[in-house]
Amino acid sequence: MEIKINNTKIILKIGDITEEDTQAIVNAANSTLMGGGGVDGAIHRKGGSAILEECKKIRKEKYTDGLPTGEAVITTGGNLKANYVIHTVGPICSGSFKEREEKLLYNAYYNSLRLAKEKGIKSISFPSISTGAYRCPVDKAAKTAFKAVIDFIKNENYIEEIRFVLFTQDVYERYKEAFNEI
Ligand code: AR6
Repeated sequence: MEIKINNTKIILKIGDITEEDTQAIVNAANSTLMGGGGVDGAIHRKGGSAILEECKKIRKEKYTDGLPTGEAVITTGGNLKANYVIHTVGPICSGSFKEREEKLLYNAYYNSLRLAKEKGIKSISFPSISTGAYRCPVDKAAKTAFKAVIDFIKNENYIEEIRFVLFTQDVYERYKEAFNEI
């Protein structure tokens, strides 16, 4: 599914984000930036050690206590097709999604896009941040993701293509529903 807002194409698709050929892909990381399971594990496995090396440097130089939830940093894409990985940390919901979680998730999307623009990136792929291990409800998370993306497009007319790369049919369908409700 695909729509255009201003000059930005938004694409929803089913797939493995590590295969995407956008200039950047976004990692749903944790604040240690040292890797993990889910999409984080897949990105580090396929991207290789150059990504972790840069993450270690970021931890040492800028975020000695870890990357705060809702913030984003950028590294090489290593062996991936994407040139860059933007690492962000979504909220831990454990099933509950209130104002706090919504704001933090919004920030994770918005700050990733802001960083992409700063680096001259015009195409970017997102996974469904916080809806796996961090257990945010998919329907609410999807609405928040779209809200952040649409606000960004309205505020900053820069990025040409934003893909949501959803791992399963079920998550894809729920993103589609949320999108139609906007
Ligand atoms: N491509 C696209 N989406 C994927 C892929 C993939 N290769 N693999 C999984 N997903 P999660 P979170 C989907 O748990 O909830 C990690 O351990 C998955 O099906 O990866 O933000 C980190 O280190 C789900 O829909 O991220 C953190 O500790 C979505 O990606 C923690 O998990 C997000 O699931 C972050 O949890």
